[in-house]
Amino acid sequence: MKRFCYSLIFIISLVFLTNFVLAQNPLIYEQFSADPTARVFEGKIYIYCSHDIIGGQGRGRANWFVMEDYHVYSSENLTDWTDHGVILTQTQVPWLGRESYDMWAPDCVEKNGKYYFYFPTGGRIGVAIADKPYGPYKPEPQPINGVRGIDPGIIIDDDGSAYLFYSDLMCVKLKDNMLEIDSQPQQIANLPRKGLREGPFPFKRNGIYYLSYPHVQNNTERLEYATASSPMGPYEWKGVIMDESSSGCWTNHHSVVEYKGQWYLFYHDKDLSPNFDKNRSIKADYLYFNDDGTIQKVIPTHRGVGISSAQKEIQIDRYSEISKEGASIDFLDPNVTKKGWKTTLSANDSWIRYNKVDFGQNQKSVSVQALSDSGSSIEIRIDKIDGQLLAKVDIAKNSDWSEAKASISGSTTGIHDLIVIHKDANPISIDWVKFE
Ligand code: FUB
Repeated sequence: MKRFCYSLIFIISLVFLTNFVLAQNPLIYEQFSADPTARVFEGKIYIYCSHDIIGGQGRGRANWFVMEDYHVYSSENLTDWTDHGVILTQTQVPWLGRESYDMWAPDCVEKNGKYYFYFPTGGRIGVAIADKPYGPYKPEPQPINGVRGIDPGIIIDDDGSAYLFYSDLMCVKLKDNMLEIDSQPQQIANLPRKGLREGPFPFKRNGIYYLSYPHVQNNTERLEYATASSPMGPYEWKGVIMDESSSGCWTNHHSVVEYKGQWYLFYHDKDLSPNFDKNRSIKADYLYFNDDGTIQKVIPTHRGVGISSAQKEIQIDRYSEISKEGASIDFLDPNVTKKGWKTTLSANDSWIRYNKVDFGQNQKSVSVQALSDSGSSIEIRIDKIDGQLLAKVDIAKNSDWSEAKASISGSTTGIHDLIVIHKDANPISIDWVKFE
């Protein structure tokens, strides 16, 4: 019967499986998402994350972290993400025995063709197992004995030994079955204690063991890392990967992953919930190593990672660069933040740059979803402010959003930065730009 229930939930999830195109930060708009652990399985990148909901009225504690289930997302290009739906809910966990609404930061690793999904809830860490990265996952009857804490992060070493990190840099070796501990949990030494609570993420590169973790040095969590020559240390503090967020989001849970030769940092912030930092959204940015193995600091961007197709709606408000004067970004609808943002250009020659757009073969026309009370005009160029002019688009006077279209002059193929420049004194708001 239980088996039937897991299959039913999985099939229902598949029905809701959605494909949406978001090349930018945050990665997911449809719902809140947090605590991303990115893993590469079967040639794709998968994100196992937690799912913030608004609490209160019988669903967890009001004004706090409230999470009842997990989704998994996958992508082959870091631009088009598929939501595989719910892979585990709190009511499926046999040992939980209550609705705790604390399904916090998870992780997932593969061993011998099985996928082990580690999740914290009720102060314990459970494991659910599947044959595929996207499930269906079946939770084990009991949590991991001897472990109490949150935020599992697992590393499987080259010799097959697995280590579970959790909470405030606790670490324990796992048995071959990935379900039981094979040593006494111990706290990693020589690293900060004060301001340390959660979210350790272990990984290995070029024979160096990295342990990255959130740490409150001043007001909110920043991401730091340490390195060692063996998985359980001793670790040496190395530096900061990401500073405290300027948004004031207290948590920042992260993971580091290499995909197709490029390293990425996945993390979260409160982009879709500016006034409440317990409704978070996952993000990704490029991460670079120096020759000596140290990590360059990652500056969070709106643009994020991946290449955008010219033929899909390009959300230029997720820009890579913006003019200092006369350009601003606001929600399209502050009451429905998941609708996203708009760019307003209000000064002559103000501009916005959106990098890595794939123009494919020649595009014939450009459409701009815009709004201008008094009518306005923009130029569409590539690569530089004074780069090749593709089109001049006149936006008719309109108090509502409308689509303006113009022909492309000249030819453009391949990947370029898109530049939109305001060529008028009358303000204009832009939702998206698309080529045909
Ligand atoms: O998402 C709930 C908790 O907040 C996570 O477990 C922590 O890492 C922090 O992001």
